[in-house]
Amino acid sequence: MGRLIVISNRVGQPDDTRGASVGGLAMALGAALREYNGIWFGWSGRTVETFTGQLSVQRGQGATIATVDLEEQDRDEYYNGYANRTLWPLFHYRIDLSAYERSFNEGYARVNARFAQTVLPLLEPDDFIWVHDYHLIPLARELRRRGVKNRIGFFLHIPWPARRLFATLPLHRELVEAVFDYDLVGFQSHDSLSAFEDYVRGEAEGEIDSGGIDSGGIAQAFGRRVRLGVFPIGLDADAFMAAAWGEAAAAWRERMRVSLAGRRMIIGVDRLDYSKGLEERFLAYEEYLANTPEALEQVFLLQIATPSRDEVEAYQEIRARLDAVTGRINGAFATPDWVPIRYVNRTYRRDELAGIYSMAAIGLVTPLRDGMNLVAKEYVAAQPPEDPGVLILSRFAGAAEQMEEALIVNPFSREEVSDAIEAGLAMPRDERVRRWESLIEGVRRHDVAAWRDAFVEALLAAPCSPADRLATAEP
Ligand code: GDG
Repeated sequence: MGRLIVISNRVGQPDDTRGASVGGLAMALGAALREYNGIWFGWSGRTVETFTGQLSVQRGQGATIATVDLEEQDRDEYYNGYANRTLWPLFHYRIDLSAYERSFNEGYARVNARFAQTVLPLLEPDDFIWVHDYHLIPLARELRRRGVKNRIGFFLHIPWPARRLFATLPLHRELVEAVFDYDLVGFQSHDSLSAFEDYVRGEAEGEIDSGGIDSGGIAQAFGRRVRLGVFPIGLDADAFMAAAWGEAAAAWRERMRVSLAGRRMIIGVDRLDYSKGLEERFLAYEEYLANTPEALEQVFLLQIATPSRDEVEAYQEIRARLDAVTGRINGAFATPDWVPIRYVNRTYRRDELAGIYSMAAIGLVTPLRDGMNLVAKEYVAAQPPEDPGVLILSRFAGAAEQMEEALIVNPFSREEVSDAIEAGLAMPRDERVRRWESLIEGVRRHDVAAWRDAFVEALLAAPCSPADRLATAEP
């Protein structure tokens, strides 16, 4: 079998198994690259005055990491622009925040072409290529233009939006047409897959051959075919469970036990992003406090919110709003020896986080939209089997399709979330254990290795050259 070439906007540190880095992608791909003899290519995160296409290659134990520097204009138009100000909000159903600017689109096209040009000399004929996420949707098209015939798969970590929303993107057809240069396209959830299929049928005059398999079928449009599938991402579950019972976790458990002083903890852990529904969560929790006087001084919410993308204005705004809402709620409810919300804007190591999760009676995971949401799975993986906490999960996270034994809520409804907090805190131990056993079974079965193997297997079975793809497009 050829080598696996992973291409994503940023590369992770696959040798760092404890992973102090933030973001599900880095954690998931580290495990994938250790398994295969992989090369991971992406942007170094650095900018230079003039793009040179110079590769910087680092050979580690598990994988080779290759990076390239971009220009400042690339960072502004491609990364902070098209990726994070156009596609991210749109794909998370926030068209009110989406910026549609031609310069962003030009920057996106330019950087995808630069990525293709730079990675080209690394490729060998047997390699198979796995491209990740919304930053690089047109990468296969750029590689095909340069004669690359290898199998290329694409995995979207974030949701695919509903057809009518997606159609608000100028050049939406071009973006979808570029998807048809892949051999395989993977989504996190059936919800995303069906939104994409709906677009293909409704806007691209295409057809879907469902094939009757769980992992999707074949889409036909623009005179071409692409295989589609659902590949829900998971955790390195065994490693995370082990981390939850290691030394650093134990130290945090003890620290939290003292600081809990008999109170019950609700926990949220998120990148500080408007898609995560933090403001709505705080307001729902406020509603719970207002309606449940007996909870005052007995419960608190620990929200770890790691600052993210702070060069983008919408992120500065959500941060300021959260500061204000937290201050208001704490001001209204706090007593000299109790604050209702402990709001923390910093990063912890994964094993420390695991220890903190394990002490929480409730994991409150209420994104307004999320491709998957790994925090929901981490919370479950860190629970003590004999006395597990309760997961409250948004129905709009991809994870909700798999985690039916969580308390599933509509994150836009304060009352519903407030009721779920009340129900979670009152849930008897045998019901908590029953739900948790079912949840942990899913977390372990659908782990990151299963995700990787399912995607790679499907990619290796998919058509492998533009010629094949054109040939198979004929009726
Ligand atoms: C995208 C999609 C999809 C958070 N604070 C700290 C910390 N984290 C870690 C969490 C978790 C990860 O960051 C966040 O992953 P999510 O899945 O919740 O969300 P995104 O970052 O938005 O990721 C998402 C994911 O890609 C994978 O496909 O699930 O839907 O949006 O692992 O634990 N990690 C550490 N310290 C922190 O303070 N070490």
